Amino acid sequence: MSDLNDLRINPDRLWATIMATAAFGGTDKGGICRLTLTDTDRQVRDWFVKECRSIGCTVAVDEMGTIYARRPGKNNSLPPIAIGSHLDTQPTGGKFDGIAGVLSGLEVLRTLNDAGYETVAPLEVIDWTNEEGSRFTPPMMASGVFAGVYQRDRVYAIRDRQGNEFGNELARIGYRGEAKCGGHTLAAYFEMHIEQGPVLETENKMIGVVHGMQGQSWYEVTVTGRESHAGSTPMPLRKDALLAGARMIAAVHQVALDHAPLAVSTVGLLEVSPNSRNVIPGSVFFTVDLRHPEDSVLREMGGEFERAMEKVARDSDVAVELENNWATPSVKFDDGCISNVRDAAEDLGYSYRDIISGAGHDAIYIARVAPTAMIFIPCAGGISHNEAEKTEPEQVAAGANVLLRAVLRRDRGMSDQAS
Ligand code: HGY
Ligand code: MN
Ligand code: MN
Repeated sequence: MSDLNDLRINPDRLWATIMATAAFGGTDKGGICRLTLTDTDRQVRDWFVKECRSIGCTVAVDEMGTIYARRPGKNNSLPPIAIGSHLDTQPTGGKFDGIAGVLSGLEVLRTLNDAGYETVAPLEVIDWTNEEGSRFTPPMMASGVFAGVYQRDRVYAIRDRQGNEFGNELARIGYRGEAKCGGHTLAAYFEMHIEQGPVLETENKMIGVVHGMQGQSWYEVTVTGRESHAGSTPMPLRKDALLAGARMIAAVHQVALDHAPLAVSTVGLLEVSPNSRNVIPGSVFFTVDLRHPEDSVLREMGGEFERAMEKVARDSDVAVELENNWATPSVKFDDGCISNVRDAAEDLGYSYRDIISGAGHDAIYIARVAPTAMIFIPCAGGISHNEAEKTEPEQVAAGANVLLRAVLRRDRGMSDQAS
């Protein structure tokens, strides 16, 4: 049996797998549109289940559609060491967000099989349902149910903007499984992911040792004015919901600028009604995404945002309704798992730096129920949630090697437990 120190993943096989699976929902611009619980999500899931079974894994699907591919170890009474991420994408997603993490997990299993390496604990590679929260909100939905943050039946009733219910869509694609979501413990959880920001590339570092994640707070805003004729309504008599909405969106941006340099704010979704070129908009719906590494500042930002919305509504003589539909505090990962990642990067001679994640990941919630850490690799220009998202084969390989080594370091620690 190979020694842990000799093991390296097969970079060509991993890269080829990432490129091949990008066909499921692939777009003309080289990205992926694979919204959760759509037919393209089903296609990649079917592929993943078949591939994991073909390398000897047992595959379970839970009631949230999350897929667990398990490779047995010497002592299968131990809880598994898990490797996970997501295969669902944004509407104009890239080839690597989430996908690099799940497929690197598959590559870790393939590598251990090739080497005939038997771990002490079983391993599980996990594809979490609906990490993105784009079609069905909130995000990190399945990992949130797994961690007891969300309640399954309430999640089943959540509708997308077209009125489809989550639970029905899950059943429609054939992934409303039997296993209880959160019904089994994980010995540890590691997630490899592109940074989705510019730090590693700017500092020319190969690996990010991720210590935790910033807090996030999402709002839904409905502005109600009065529809009326674009030609015959004098300006002073208008209750223009879109004009008020535009002022509100500028105020959202200002909230982040007032807490520079760490705060960020985004309005990503905007709907105008009736959306007709010669009707003064009567109502507008938009979403707000506020984030900051410090929870107290994030709360302050939320207060400033709410007051700004109310003020614009008063000044514009429109009504505004705010719903803080989702929030999660900042998260600190497990010191032991962080050391596993850092030691792995050291062992392998990769340049690295400690980093906090600006993006949300399933690890946010899994950190509540299992020792957790993440591994980042650079992406070109820090661009992500964009069809041009790009990372290099050697960067993906480095992340997967650190993932492999961190998991084996964790596993070696467990052998003491098992004996
Ligand atoms: O929104 C996020 O940070 C993640 O990409 N879902
Ligand atoms: Mn992601
Ligand atoms: Mn994402």
